[in-house]
Amino acid sequence: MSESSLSGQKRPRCGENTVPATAMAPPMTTTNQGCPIPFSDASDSLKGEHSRGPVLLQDQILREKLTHFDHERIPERVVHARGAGAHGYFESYADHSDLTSAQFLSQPRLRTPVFVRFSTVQGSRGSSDTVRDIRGFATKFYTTQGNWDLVGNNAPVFFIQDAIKFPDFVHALKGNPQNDIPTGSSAHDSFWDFVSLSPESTHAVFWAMSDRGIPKSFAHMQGFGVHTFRFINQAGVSVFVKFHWTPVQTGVCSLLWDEALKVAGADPDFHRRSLFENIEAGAYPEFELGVQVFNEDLIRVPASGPDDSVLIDLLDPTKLVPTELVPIRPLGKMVLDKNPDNFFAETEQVAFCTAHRIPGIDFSNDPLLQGRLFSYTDTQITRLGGPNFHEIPINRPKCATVNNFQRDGFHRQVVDKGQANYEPNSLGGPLKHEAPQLDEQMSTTAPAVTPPMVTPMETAPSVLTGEMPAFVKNLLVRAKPRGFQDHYSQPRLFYQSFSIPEKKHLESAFTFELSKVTRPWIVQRAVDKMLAPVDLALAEAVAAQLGIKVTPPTAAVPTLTPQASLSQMSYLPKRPVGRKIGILVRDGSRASQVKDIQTFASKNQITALTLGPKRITYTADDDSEIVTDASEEALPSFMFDAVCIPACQSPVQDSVTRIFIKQAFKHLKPIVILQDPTETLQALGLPADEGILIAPEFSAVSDAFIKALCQHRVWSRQPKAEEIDA
Ligand code: HDD
Repeated sequence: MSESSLSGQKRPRCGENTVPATAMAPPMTTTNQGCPIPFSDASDSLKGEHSRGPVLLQDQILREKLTHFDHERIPERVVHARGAGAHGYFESYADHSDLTSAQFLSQPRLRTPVFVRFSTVQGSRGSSDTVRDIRGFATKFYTTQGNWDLVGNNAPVFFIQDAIKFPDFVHALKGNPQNDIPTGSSAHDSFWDFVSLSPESTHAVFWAMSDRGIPKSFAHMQGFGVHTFRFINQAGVSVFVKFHWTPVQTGVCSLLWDEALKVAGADPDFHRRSLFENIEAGAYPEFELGVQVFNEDLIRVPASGPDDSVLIDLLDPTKLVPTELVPIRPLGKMVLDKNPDNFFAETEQVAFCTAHRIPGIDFSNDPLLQGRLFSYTDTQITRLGGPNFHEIPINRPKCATVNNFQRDGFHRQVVDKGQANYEPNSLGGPLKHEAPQLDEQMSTTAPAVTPPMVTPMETAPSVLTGEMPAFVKNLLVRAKPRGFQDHYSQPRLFYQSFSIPEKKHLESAFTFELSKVTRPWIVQRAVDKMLAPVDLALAEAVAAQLGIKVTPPTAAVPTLTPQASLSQMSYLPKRPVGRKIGILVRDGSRASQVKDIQTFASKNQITALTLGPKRITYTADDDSEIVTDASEEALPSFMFDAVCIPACQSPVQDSVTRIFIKQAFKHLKPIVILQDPTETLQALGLPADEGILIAPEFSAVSDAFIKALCQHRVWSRQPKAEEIDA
């Protein structure tokens, strides 16, 4: 039955309302078979003996509704279960055909639609956003040559070197099998047991314990393809590449640990909300995509430093190549400008796979990548209920055609036509290329056919590492290349490239996480085997706070030249776009200043919310009304990047306001005070500093305020901030 045949008019489907409900006839609900359900039948099940009798099994409306509801959930991802997604586009900066034949990189300003899903790794689907963890950064490019998935993380290195260890790593990382605790944290025995027994994990653990493990938002993270991949150009020339995403405008910024803990309680959806709200507000997250390019004969890159015999093996996913040694070549930028319409249909059902590649992009022999090529499709078969997940709208290629003889299976959507479901065939083609004599013979008798489009997909020849003597080259082995054995020079390089606050944060993170581990031998091993070889002073500082002694390492570890590109301080924001400021108001607040701050905010794509001790309307100095967006208790200062306090004749008295300001100070946030600061600062016991901007009018500090926001924090305040109780 067609929709129009029921009433003579096309009815809107449920949920398709495009005009306010009051202005249109309410949509009629139907069963899944399209049969209309009168309103009277929608909220009462069918009963015998008037309204007091038993419910009848024959009520097909009730049964269909409950059955569908009972099956609404699908298995969550075994890792990266919690995530948030966005649509957008990728725009190439130039013609990059010297590097790759991928068409989406072949012209300046060529746009390709994308869908991105950001995620945490450890926690379940309902866990909190701001836990300490690596973040996933997976991008689906809907190119004209098919879908390409770049499935990366916000760290350039991984915890293991071989996919065969992945189930062990994930078992150790996830909750205790007895009670599923924790759901969203790495502070537990089995994680530290595994990593302290696996020296190859050291580098990635340092990234997770650094500020990168608690990003401020998804828009403030770098992304990395981690593995070495290949680009191949039209001439068949292949080079190794490493992919980098950089948030050039917003910078790479993190929460402070105390903030992250508080945010997790106040708003577990902090990152998800920020992504959604910024896109709704037009403050679109932007990331630049670039590649480090390596000639294929350069399978190991010399690291720079006093010991330049250290070589970085490009097939080892626990190593990075500093961008000072091999700079990034920018390829284009991605803009995320549209929220999903439906979380389940898009963000939950999107299926990424490292094996989804297009012509011009190829894999390397990295053993971790090779295992991933299998694992992702395999996992979707369980998660999305069969092999046809590529037909779900969010996964469907947007290029002209998907054309092959794969058929049937659970949830097949396409109605394949014709008798030919095999190749070669002469009922529509293609005829088999390997049998030209047969092709010729058939072509005289069979009808002329247009063979289906075949996209050439070149595969770069495999490069052997050359490490093994020729006579063993063909042996099958279960072994790691020798170059994979250096596990400490790179975490040492990472740590030594940090600013002082970053070093301090890392030390506190290790101390916090290890203090939650209950088995003393695991704590001891983590300090001796992970921290001490990387930096003895760091190990001793952590050990002192855990009440243990360090056993100094016996083997020497090479020291490399520190690289600024590894410190977040090299990626400060260029613009304050997407930042959030709280304007603290109460009765008597100066209305003109509130307005000035709001105008400034909207000009700079900053969200400004008015907050009061209570969520009520206050009366301003000119008797106008100031409507508050929230109370200072509901949205505490750790939900904001900065605070502005317009002038007011009455002093700051409410304890909730005092805590708000003190926490903003403690968390190194800029504070604008538009009157004599005595009452605010002295009354709260806060010292003045370069991050406290005082002026009679907002215009006098607006430039300094932008600069302060682009520093992300008032770093010079850190020692004083530690003394503040809040
Ligand atoms: Fe993985 C999901 C990133 C190693 C097996 N992985 C998944 C996601 C990201 C990554 C971002 C979430 C995708 C989404 O949003 O749907 N994974 C990585 C990176 C790795 C890595 C950067 C190392 C460089 N992964 C890795 C290995 C294996 C897997 C070695 C198995 C051999 N990963 C999976 C998986 C998941 C997954 C089990 C879970 C859900 C899914 O694939 O779709 O197949």
